Amino acid sequence: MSLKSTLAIAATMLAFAAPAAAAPVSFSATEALTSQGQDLSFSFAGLDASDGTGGTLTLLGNTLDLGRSGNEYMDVSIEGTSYGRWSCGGNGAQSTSIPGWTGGNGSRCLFTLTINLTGIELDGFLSDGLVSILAAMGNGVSVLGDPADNLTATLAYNTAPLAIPAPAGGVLLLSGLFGFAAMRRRAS
Ligand SMILES: [Ca+2]
Repeated sequence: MSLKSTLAIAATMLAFAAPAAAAPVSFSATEALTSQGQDLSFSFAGLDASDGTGGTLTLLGNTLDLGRSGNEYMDVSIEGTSYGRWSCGGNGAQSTSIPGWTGGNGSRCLFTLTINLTGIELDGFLSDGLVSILAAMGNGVSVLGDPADNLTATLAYNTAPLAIPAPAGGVLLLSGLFGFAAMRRRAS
């Protein structure tokens, strides 16, 4: 067996031993506000483990009444951990203005709010395969009814690579190399 073909076999073994690449996944749900100050909650179940690099929670607001007066805001939390008080125009009590929001005077506000989650944060939430998100609305958030009053939550991250036992691949590779060395010894 030539060195070239031995290396080709070793390379093939390495390819099979290498873990499959991490895959991007995202989960979305939309909830509509049907009464003033109603809290909107989202729950994503059966989630796979992440690759440890974190992810994002994106909240897409469609004509929500979040900011004309002091009690128009939402408190965003994931499983009891707060990710801030947000409003359009930033004039809610101690609120942070949602970057890039549009809409008349903070009423019927359109926005995309992206909250970054570190690997440690995300993996903590994912440990039971379930992630629960709450957008708790201030009591001034009205149902305007035209056209939507809704919020879409999207959780996105990369799943962990498929675990293929590395030692098995390593043993195959090593036995291939030792076999090649043995052949070299016999040939000389
Ligand atoms: Ca959880």
